[in-house]
Amino acid sequence: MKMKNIRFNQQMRWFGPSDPVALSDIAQAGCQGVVTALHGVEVGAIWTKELIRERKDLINSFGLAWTVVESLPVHEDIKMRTGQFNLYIQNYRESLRNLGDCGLEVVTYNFMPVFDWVRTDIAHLLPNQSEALLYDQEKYELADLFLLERPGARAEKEQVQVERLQQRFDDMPEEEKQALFSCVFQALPGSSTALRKDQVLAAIAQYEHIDAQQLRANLIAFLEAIVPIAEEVGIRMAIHPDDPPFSVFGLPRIMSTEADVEEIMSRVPSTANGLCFCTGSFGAQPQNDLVQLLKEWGSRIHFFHLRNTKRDGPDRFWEASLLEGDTDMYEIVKAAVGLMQKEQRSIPMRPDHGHKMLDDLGKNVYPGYGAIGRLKSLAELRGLEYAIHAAV
Ligand code: DNO
Repeated sequence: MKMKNIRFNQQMRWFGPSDPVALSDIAQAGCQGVVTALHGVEVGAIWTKELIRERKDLINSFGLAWTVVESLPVHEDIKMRTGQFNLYIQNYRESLRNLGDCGLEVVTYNFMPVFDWVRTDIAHLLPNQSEALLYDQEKYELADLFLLERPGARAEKEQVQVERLQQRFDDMPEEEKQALFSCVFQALPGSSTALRKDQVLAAIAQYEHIDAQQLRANLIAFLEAIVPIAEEVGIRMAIHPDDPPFSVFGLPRIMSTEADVEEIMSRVPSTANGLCFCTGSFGAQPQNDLVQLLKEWGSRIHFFHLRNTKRDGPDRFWEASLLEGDTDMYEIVKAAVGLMQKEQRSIPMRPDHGHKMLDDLGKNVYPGYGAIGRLKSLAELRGLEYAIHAAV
């Protein structure tokens, strides 16, 4: 009975006590634990041991483990290296120490300016009537040019292109414009708050003089300051790739491609400086060879986000079922299992965004984070992982 020897480390994301998907729901899904964060703590403040322990005890009381933090967010001052960045780095170090002391093992974070992730539709209707998240470059451009009215957006385009987009925007019904605004700027979990237009513009303007090279240097300086503490307390950092993996709103991006991974991993060459291998984010960039990336940087992968995307045009992708889409999930999980067997370790993995479906339709859940769609992905992932383990 091979099943007995498999150390599954499958997780579900939980957004804390206010998440409409309860810990008891997640416990029934058949995973080993949840990945979560102290969402109530302001970005930049210290996570105290008391709060961490309290949360861990709550999770454990449902028979679930908490070993992965997603996310310990990085304050914008650290990304820009302005204002109070030294204080925020000190606080980050302190939080890592507290997390390590409480037995947490992996800390996920991202280094994307202003936005955690961007989509243009959170309810893209699939032929079977379930709903998926979608990114459409043209809709993004409409949001940028005419809803946000970002200075600089027009100059990045040809006049004829602006005119064509203007026509499209004028033809759009008012409700669709509003839905687009709230989807792009306010709907997705992970960002600290729902931002107003003037706040988004102000936040973007702060990056005016920061290009990719500068942002990368700031990330490296941040890593140099925190990785020694992470090593000391047994925490592995896992940077999440850019989502989508290209520049949005004129902001720099530094974790989108294989070259980006190579640069950040080799500049701070410690196991504690690792990667959250998100197939959905890397997979939306056709040039990325995911299996190759996984094999090359396997020893630095500390967390897997498994999700599939389907490109149905050069500038548009939607989130497909786990086993469908452009990424060959069988090859990915096979490589992941091979990595775990070779290195004799168990790497946490979680199904990422799921479709909104069945009884979740009409319910108010975090976009991509309803119970049933993710339960479906988890079940598929579990079967896939089991079959691969059993075959080798
Ligand atoms: C989206 C998530 C991201 C991720 C952060 C990590 O669904 O993958 O919000 O948690 O980027 O810091």
